[in-house]
Amino acid sequence: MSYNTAYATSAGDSANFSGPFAAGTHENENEDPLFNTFSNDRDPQNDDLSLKSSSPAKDSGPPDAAYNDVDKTRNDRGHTGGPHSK
Ligand SMILES: [Ca+2]
Ligand SMILES: [Ca+2]
Repeated sequence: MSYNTAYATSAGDSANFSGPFAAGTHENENEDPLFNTFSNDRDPQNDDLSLKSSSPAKDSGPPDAAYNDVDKTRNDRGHTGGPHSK
């Protein structure tokens, strides 16, 4: 498990990345991904989970060009990154 971001999970920021896959190893990080709009109100309809331009998840996924985003930049972490993202 690598190139993941955890932030403010119900188990705590670092609880889901432990042992050999702890934050700081395997490119796993605990940091705010800086979504454009997110409210923790159990309503996904009022959220926009695309990444702000200043997001640390931008261009920080696997560096192999095979995983590049559709805009040909390095893979963004999360659902908006990768060659098959929309
Ligand atoms: Ca919400
Ligand atoms: Ca990118």
